[in-house]
Amino acid sequence: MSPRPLTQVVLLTPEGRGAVASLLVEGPLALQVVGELFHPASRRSLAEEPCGKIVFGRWQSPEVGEELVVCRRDTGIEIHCHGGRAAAAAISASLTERGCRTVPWRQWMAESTRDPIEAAAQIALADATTERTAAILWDQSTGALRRALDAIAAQLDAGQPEQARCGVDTLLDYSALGRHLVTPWQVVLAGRPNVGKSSLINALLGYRRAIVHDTPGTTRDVVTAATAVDGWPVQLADTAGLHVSADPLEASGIRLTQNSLAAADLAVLVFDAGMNWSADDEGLASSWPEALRVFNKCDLLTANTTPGTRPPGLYVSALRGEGIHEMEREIATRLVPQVPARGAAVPFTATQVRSLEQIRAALAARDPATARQLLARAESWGDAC
Ligand SMILES: Nc1nc2c(ncn2[C@@H]2O[C@H](COP(=O)(O)OP(=O)(O)O)[C@@H](O)[C@H]2O)c(=O)[nH]1
Ligand SMILES: [Mg+2]
Repeated sequence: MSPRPLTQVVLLTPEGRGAVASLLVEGPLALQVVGELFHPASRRSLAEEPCGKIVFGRWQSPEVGEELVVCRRDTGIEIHCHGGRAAAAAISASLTERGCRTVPWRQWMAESTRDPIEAAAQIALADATTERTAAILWDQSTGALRRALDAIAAQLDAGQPEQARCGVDTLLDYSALGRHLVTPWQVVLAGRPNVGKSSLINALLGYRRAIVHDTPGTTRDVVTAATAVDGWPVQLADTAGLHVSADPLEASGIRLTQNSLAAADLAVLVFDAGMNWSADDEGLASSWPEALRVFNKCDLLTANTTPGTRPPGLYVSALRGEGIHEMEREIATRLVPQVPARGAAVPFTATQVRSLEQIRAALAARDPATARQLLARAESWGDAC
């Protein structure tokens, strides 16, 4: 086995198209290796330039090489070249030829960040799709979860298992939220044909994703679209209308709907507010009692509509946009009933949640020693985010 090279190169910007790509070279030979390949326009050697100064030049060839800027930093040397794969890959290859190790950024982050939980949060942060989820991950990347775990450990060491248990419970209150910071919540809209499910999806999205038609049975497949509801990442799913159908294609669409509803984080049942409440509606509502009930087409409500024994729900009109904001707010509240305060600790990986559940079980069994041991293993909690 060859000895592990100590000087490494990491691509800091995402792979693919972009205006600028940035690489970091760090390690004992960084200045020497970059100095050999980089030709500053000023002709002054890179070693003479102060930290933080941006130096323009060419790579490999002083006449025809890739134009780029290089900057010495405390941590290493940054190279900023043209965006896209080709330029960064060529620079990386030339550095590897001179003995540098190429490290994927996730690995680099995990190896170079002091705390594995903070490293995992930094890595997850790159996959956050909304500002709201990014802010929560940012808090974990700057130590919120670590501090909370340290406080629980201190309580156990001080012989205060009840306080420690409270701390664990508080963290676990956010486990569902934490697991959705990079994976969207699944919200499935279902209901009988023609009640306006596709129209509602389009109203929530703000553009026409799903086909709207007055012919019942238009939507057969499950149509999904990514969006954010009140800052939370959500995958909305439009489904085939639920009713008894002799058409095998429609029937298999209905089976898909049932499966999607069962797997959803939130099921939304849509009913037609302009129609009288029927036995079919009642059957559907009682099959999914936890679902959010939405009565669409409230613009068609007339003095003649008899709501009958209709259960409570939200009244909206996809056509006119009425009640859509209220519907968004209700979806958000159902998904995240308790919003963490800024800076609060939130567990965000499956490993973290599982470990906290084990700690809670140990504390419930009046076994603080096991709880403390599990907590001491928090070094490995950063994996599998
Ligand atoms: N008056 C009224 N009509 C609506 C409303 N939402 C949908 N529709 C109409 O109802 C019909 C069925 O809509 P669609 O979204 O395809 O229903 P789906 O089968 O449940 O997906 C279409 O003609 C829509 O224009 C609404 O809020 N008010
Ligand atoms: Mg439809």
